[in-house]
Amino acid sequence: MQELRDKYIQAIGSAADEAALEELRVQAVGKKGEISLKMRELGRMTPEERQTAGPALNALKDEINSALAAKKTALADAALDERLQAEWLDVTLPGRDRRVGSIHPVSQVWEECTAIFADMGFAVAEGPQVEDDWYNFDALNIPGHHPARAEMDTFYMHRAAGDDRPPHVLRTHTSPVQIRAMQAQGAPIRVIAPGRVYRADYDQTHTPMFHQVEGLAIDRDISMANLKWVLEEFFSAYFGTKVKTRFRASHFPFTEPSAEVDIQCSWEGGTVKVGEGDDWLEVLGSGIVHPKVLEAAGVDPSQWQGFAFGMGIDRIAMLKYGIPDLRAFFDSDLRWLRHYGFSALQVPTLRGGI
Ligand code: 2U9
Repeated sequence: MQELRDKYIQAIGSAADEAALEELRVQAVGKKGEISLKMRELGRMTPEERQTAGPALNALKDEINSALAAKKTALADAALDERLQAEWLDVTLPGRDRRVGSIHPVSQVWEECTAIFADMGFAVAEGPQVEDDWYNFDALNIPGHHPARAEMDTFYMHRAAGDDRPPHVLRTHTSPVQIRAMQAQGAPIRVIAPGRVYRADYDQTHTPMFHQVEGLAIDRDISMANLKWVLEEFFSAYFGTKVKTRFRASHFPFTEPSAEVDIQCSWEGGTVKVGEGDDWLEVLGSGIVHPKVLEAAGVDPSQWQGFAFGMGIDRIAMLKYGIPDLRAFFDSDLRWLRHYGFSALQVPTLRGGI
C-alpha cells in the first residue's frame, strides 16, 4: 500500500500537464484503476483484514484525489503565470491615432453654392468634361479664328489617324453645360453648372484643373438688375454678411453687355475681409447672354433674354476660409484641412446660419 502511495504521489508531483494528470487519475482511482481494483478485493477478505484495509484504502484514495486536485490547481496557476508573462500589456502607452476623414474645401464650397442657388430656384445641370469644340467654343460665339481659343490654353484630345469626328477638348469652362441644358429644355430656364474645368496653365494662382460655378437665367425680360440682385443675395448668403457688388464694363464673346463683378472688402494686415471696408475684389465675370449664343442653343433671341455669370470655386473657397495658397488644395497631407476647420459637411442657406 505504501509503495502504491509513493508511486502515485511522486508521479502526480512530476506530471507535466493536465493530460498526464488525467491519465494518472484513471490509472489510480478510475473505475478500473489500481485502487478501485484493490477495493473490490475487500469483499474476499476476512472481516478483520477488511477493518484495517478498508479505511486505509479509502484514506489512500482521498489522499490521491487531493494530490490530483492540488496538482491541477498548481498547473493552472503556472499556465496563467506563463500567459501573463507572454501577454503583458503596457496600458500606459498612448492610444493609436484614429484617422478622421474630412470634407475637401472645394467640395464644401461646391455644395454651399448649390444650396444657395437652389434656394433661388436654380437647378443643377451637369455635362461631359470632354467636349467637342462646337460646344466649348463655336456655340459660345468663339469662332475658329477667335483669339479667345488660343488664350484659353486648351487641352486637345489626341486623335487617331483617320478619326474624322470633330476635335475634342477638355472643357475650358462649364458654359457648354448650359448650351446643352438650353437645347434639352429650351426657355425659360434657370440653371447653375458647377464642375471641373481644364486649362494648360500652372503657377501660383493657376492649376491645370480647377472648378467653376456658372449660372444662367433666361426668361422674357431678365435684366442686369436681376443679375445684380441674384449675385448680392448669393455673396451675402455665402459670406454670411451683407456684401455689396460693383459692376465694371468688360468684354466676353458670349455676353453683351458684359461686366466684371467685384465684391466689397477691406485689407488689413495682409488679410482680406469680405463685406466691409471700401476696397474691391474681382471675383466674377457676367453679362447678358449674346443673341448668337441663344440662337446656337435653339432659343429664339427675339422672345427670350437673360443673364449668365461664371466664377472660380477654388478662388471663393480660399477667400471664405482664408486659405492663402491654391496649391494647398492639391496637397495630400490632410493636416491643413483640419487647420482650416474642415470636418463634416455644413451648408449655408439664404435663411441664414451655416
Ligand atoms: C452661356 C452663356 C454665357 C458665363 C460667363 C464669365 C463671364 C467669366 C470666368 C470667371 C472666373 C471664368 O473661372 S473663371 O476664370 N468667367 O468671366 N463666365 S460670363 O457665360 C455664359 C455661360 C453660358 C450659355
